[in-house]
Amino acid sequence: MTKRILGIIIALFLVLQAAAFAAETPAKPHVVILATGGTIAGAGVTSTTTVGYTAAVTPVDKLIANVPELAKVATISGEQVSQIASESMTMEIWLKLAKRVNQLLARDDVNGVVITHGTDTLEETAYFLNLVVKSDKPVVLVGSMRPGTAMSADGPLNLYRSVILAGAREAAGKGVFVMMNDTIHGARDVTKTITDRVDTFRSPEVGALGVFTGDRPVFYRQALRKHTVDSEFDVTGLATLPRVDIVYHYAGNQGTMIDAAVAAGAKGIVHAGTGNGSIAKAEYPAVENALKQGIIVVRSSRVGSGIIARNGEADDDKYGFVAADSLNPQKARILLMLALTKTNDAKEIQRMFWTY
Ligand code: DAS
Repeated sequence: MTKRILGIIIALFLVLQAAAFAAETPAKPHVVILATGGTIAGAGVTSTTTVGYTAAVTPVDKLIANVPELAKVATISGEQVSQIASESMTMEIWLKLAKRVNQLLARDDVNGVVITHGTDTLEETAYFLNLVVKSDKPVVLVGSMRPGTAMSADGPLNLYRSVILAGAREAAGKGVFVMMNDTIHGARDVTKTITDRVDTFRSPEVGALGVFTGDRPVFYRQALRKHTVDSEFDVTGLATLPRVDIVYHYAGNQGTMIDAAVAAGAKGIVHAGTGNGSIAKAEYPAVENALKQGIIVVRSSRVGSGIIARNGEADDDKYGFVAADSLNPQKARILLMLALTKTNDAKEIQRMFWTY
């Protein structure tokens, strides 16, 4: 009899110990990896091929299998949303991606999303999602500057850290991130600054939000401009986005590309001006023709950082221009596209450029 009771006591003790252990060790977060292509999914002929490789060839299940350490930090599932070099990113893929992210993050069993992406337009997709994701769960965009076949490839560690970040409680509510080269950037301010080096992503105006030390994300600042759940933009019912073109200014420019954008049916034009968003006298006939047709003109700058001051280098009040604040041309275009889904009023759009 005593043996039976002893056995029951030992069994009970082991069950309680296992339950206590399970309670102590937090369950691993469930992170979904949405793959779109890029160098992070690229392959070269030799281990020293860091230019002249083929982007967007490795499928998402292989990206995951190539980093077995992912399974230590999260429960992973993967989906292939597209397989492109990101210079070919389209508005259709953006809308598909945004809707899928919102669907996934609405599920209780999904803690965060990582999006693998080419570096060329990574900052654009990140900013677009920063304005349309309807969740405060982490969304992390990640790429690489070297293909997976290269010596010292940067993709695997970038992916590993992105998964940790997407599953980290302290990453919630901070907007969409870009995680590259040990650094955590906010979607609004990050940009690609160097054509061919792993330290290419910078947030020139305000700096990164944080860094990785080992397996740990460390935050030092937080984005103040509105994003995600505080954004007024919603892609749910959208099948397309209004056409907005960017025109680049340079010495001798006569406004030819403004005329071309108007002829192509642009609803908005972002002018990548010189200096503080300057527009040349010779451009004004084309600009005034665009304004007359109800096209919204946003003054940004080709300079790459700094604020475009309203009524600084142009009479914004007189012409009805919108000043881009500190958004570079490619990001100003994204905000203008979304703004045009809500209004065509320049004053209201200016408010949006001072909000996001
Ligand atoms: N062509 C580039 C792209 O897909 C490769 C990269 O990811 O850097 O954006």
